[in-house]
Amino acid sequence: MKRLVLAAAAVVALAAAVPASAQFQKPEDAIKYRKATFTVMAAHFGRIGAVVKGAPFDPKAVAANASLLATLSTLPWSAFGEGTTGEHTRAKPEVWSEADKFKAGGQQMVDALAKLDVAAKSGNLDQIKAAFGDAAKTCKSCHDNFRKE
Ligand code: ASC
Repeated sequence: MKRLVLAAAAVVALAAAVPASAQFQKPEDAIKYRKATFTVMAAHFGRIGAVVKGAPFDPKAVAANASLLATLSTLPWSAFGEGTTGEHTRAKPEVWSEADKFKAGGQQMVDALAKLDVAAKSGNLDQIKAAFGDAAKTCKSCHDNFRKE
């Protein structure tokens, strides 16, 4: 048992020691990965957005979309390693030169989508609308500051 615990601790320590960029073979792979996560997020966010704008409200579908968003929103950040720039990304150099601000912005989106998930589970459309609006602001703020048009 003690050995198992030590082995587990070693794995955790190793995971912490490996830089995020090492998860990807080359910068293009990281760019593709993070773009894919944003693309899938936009699809699920858009489905809730349609309901917010007046499409029929199916609470279960909204909750399923929000649950996915809460998970998906945690994924792209490890794919913004140093050097993952170039012609295939719209990420501005500020992603790296203002890394703390970028990370904080990303965390705001993660937090806002966690709140949207809670609101969606409540099934209360007014709460969902409010949480959706707050989350959309966090998307926009990072796009304005860190994404080329
Ligand atoms: C979306 C989407 C975004 C955000 C952003 C919010 O549905 O694809 O990137 O909302 O437009 O301002």
